[in-house]
Amino acid sequence: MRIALIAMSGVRAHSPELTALGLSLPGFVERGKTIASLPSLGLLTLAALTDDRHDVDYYEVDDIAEMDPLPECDLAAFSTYTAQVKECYALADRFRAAGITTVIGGLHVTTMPDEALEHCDIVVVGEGEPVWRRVVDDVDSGSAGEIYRSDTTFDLADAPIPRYDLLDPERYNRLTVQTQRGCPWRCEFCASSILLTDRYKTKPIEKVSAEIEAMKKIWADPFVELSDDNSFVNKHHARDLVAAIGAQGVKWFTETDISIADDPGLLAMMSDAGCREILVGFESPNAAALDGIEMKKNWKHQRIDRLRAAVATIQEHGVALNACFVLGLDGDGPEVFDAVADFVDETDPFDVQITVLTPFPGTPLYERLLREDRIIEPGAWELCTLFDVNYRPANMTVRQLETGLVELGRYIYSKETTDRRRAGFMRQVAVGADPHIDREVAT
Ligand code: B12
Repeated sequence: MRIALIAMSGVRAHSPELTALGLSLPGFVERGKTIASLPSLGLLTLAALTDDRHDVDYYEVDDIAEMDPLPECDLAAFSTYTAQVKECYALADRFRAAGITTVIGGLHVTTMPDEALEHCDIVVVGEGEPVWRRVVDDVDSGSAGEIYRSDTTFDLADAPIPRYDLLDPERYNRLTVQTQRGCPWRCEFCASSILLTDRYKTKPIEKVSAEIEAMKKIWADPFVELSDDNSFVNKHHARDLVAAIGAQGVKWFTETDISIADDPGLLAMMSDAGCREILVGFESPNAAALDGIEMKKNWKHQRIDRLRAAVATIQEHGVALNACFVLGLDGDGPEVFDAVADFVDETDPFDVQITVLTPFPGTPLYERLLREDRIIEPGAWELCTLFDVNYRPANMTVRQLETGLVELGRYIYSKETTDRRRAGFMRQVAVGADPHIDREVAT
């Protein structure tokens, strides 16, 4: 068979104000360009599991109108997140109309398989690795079912090395490697790999090294983004992981939580091992807003007093911080916009990410807001961009949240504020340790 692997790609925001703002602010545009070009690691992984007797082609689609004519294939396999799922459905409809078998997988359809089946022949629920070969064999033999569910016992030791060789390295400024899946914490709004598996699992470190080696075959000096939700949950494992990545001599970025600031030894290792930046969810500078967000132990609320000091500790080790704030949390009113601006001005994180609270399907937040009749347009998945508001906030109006996001963005991403923050970062690096002063920061 000929299999077309199709990744819905690019980034989305519907709010015209935000789009206009994004086009004019250097900090925003710079960050957008960095992340907008990442390949689908899920599909590259499935490609690696596909038997050699099948031909595999990899496509990234930002604008579905451009996929005309449709590529010749017997099976079209789509990967999408929520924001682009409707575009994915429209494209799958066209393949189906052309008589081509279609399968969709990924976070969104995992939570909404019946909706997806209105537009495709097969839906994969959960992790793709355990079921992909069966899907392909069944399609090949004409005996495919409609829903394939993976069970959560899948071990990342059995994950194949993703087919980076299918990519044109010129197209990307980073490539991704996943070192773990799931997260032991449970934040109400999290719509990440926790939706695929309720088990927190790590990939054997030698496998991570082998994947970076494979990446280096297509790109000698890659910038690696770990597509983990929280890389350093287990600090013992983290040390081995960081040492292994360091041995590869690459520059890298990852996402983790604030507990990294409790471990200066690990931060020093990360800096020496080429870690250029980490992304950490601060969510809000306000205790009332953090209360209850992490649903197991109220972990984020417990750490409110340590947030400011954490920024300095991280950056003094020469690791740049992208501090992320979620606007519109139930415990925050309109004062949150100034509070975030003040926090940022006082602490100087190298990068800042501001997004609005987003009820992704499959999350406890979505269920709660639906129950409370606070979702403005249920099913408007195209608004799940992290920038568009589709719920009624508890302590401000929708309009306040929308304008607050734009105004705060205008302030935070202006050249003046960005330059000032980055100068602050360089001062923190200098305070940390002399050898780090001239460290080049790639973002
Ligand atoms: C890399 C990345 C991107 C890349 C995506 C590249 C791509 N086409 O996949 C880029 C930069 C383009 C991107 C864009 C966006 N992203 Co993004 N991104 C990530 C990131 C950092 C890593 C994802 C990853 O690589 N996971 C590892 C792979 C292996 O997992 P996977 O894709 O889920 O695939 C597995 C299964 O789902 C399944 N599977 C997936 N596809 C298929 C297909 C088939 C046929 C089968 C059988 C199985 C299968 O099998 C795979 C292996 O088990 C995550 C955050 C994180 N830390 O995870 C956010 C994340 C996925 N992004 C998110 C968001 C919101 C966006 C944007 C809406 C942002 C915006 N405003 O534009 C867009 C939407 C793009 C879209 N297609 O809808 C959310 C998605 C939440 C959701 N449930 O939808 C996440 C979780 C971040 C968050 N804050 O919550 N993103």
